[in-house]
Amino acid sequence: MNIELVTVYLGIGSNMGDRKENIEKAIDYLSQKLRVTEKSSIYDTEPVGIREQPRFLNMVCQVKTMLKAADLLVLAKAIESKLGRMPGKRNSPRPIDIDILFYGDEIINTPELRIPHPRLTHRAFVLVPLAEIAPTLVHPLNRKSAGELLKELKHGVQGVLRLG
Ligand code: PH2
Ligand code: MG
Ligand code: MG
Repeated sequence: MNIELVTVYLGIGSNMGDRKENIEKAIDYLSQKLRVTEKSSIYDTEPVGIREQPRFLNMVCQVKTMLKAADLLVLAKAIESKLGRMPGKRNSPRPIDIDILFYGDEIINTPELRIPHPRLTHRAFVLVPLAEIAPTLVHPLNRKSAGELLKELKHGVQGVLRLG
């Protein structure tokens, strides 16, 4: 039998309702379908992009899965909708957002999915938790590690506060 587990990094965020509970439920749902192997701390973060919206909680987890990237996206969307996210409203407050940051070292560019996540290299709310659990993980396009990308952030890590 040929079992191929791919190591994947997911970015999870919430800025609606009970944010911590939403993140915990999302991880529970994920655990039912794949193996969650690492979890970062949870960070309270300033909204990036549209600034007039509630603050987020963000974290990153490492998972191992046999799911193809497209099927993992279907799973992520299904969990988002179970937790009450309305589709279509891009960039509005959401109970949960699950983004595929890296899928092994694959580069994917389809209308539905771009991997590595195109905005992760300049987002402190992704790089801080990512570098916490995988500082040496190398970005397959720019060949820089998560730790290096974090150090190179133009505006630093202000607005990203570790909880607890
Ligand atoms: N997600 C966005 C846009 N802005 N800002 C923070 N702090 N955290 C997020 O998860 C986030 C965001 C789009 O998905
Ligand atoms: Mg997102
Ligand atoms: Mg998303």
